[in-house]
Amino acid sequence: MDVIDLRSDTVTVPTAEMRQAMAQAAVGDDVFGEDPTTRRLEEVAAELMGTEGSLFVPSGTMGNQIAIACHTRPGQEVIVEATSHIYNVEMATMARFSGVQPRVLVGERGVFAADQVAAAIHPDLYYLAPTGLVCLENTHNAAGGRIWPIEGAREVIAVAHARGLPVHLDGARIFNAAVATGLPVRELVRGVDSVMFCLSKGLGCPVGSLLCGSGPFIAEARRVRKAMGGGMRQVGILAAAGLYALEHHVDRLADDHAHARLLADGLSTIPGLSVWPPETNIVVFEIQTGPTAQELCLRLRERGVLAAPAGAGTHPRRIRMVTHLGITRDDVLRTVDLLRRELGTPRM
Ligand code: TLP
Repeated sequence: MDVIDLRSDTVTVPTAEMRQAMAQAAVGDDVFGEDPTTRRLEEVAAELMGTEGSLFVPSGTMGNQIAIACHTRPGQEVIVEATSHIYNVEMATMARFSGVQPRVLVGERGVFAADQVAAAIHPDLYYLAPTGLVCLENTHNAAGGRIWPIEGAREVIAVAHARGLPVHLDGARIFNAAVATGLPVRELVRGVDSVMFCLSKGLGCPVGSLLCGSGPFIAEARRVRKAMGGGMRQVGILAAAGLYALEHHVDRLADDHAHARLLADGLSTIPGLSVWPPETNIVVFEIQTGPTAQELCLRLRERGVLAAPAGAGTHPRRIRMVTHLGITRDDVLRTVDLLRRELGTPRM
């Protein structure tokens, strides 16, 4: 039986065509700046984001943390949203690598408002940590792949800039936001001082993220990447996968979004489940009574469907399912059917 893996869009494996592109990549030593395929990928990414430059990094986490290290100095605060990836799932690396602490804002389903940011920025008083950076996340993972409303984001950016603060965007899934809204990515990221996006999620690459920003920012980011052990050598093999994905795997994200809607619609017909309406490729639902997320995920696993508990201790009945290029319409229908049977409701 084929396993239906809905734990994350990170589980995709490269297609035959992507492997072909990787096998044929021209390579050189990228730490010497001599890998032509990586250079090309960095040019293409910068062009797409409308920035002066970009840097290929091994992971989204490293991209975010390099950005924080470049924008701040030790002893500062970074404004983050309470359920953001940077704050919750990056192992306190802003404290570990950059010596900064988070200033946490509670958003409305992952999204905070400009006046919250204005109130959280510290005035210049000798006993307060200076604020160094504001971070946004689009799409917002823990909010169920929610798209950060563009007007709200622009207001936050304006407030930060008016107070002399840079803004970093965790755009791990920014292409999902672009496809769902029909807006070019460069519009969605306009005004931010740096943006990280991932190739290894919905875009289907095995490894890699890009950190994009101004020329001087990228020059510094290159130094910090090396310091973190992220300088890679003949990495054009991986960059080739990225170039392939940016050409062939962006528009198809619409299929993942359609599958997420189909999944959410199906799950909504099962009594006892409360389903968040998906905006992109992430479906979150809560089991109102019955098994915990952990228990239900184990039962689904025995029957060939992988899903992930998503409540991180605070919401033990919350489950996340993510659609991606390895998931078909039939997989979605089979998953809904299985859940209906597991939760003991007769077929409709
Ligand atoms: N997200 C992963 C897990 O870490 C939770 C996933 O399965 O969704 N920003 C956002 C918004 C992310 O969702 C992720 C990964 C990252 C950054 C970090 O990327 P990686 O895993 O490449 O370090």
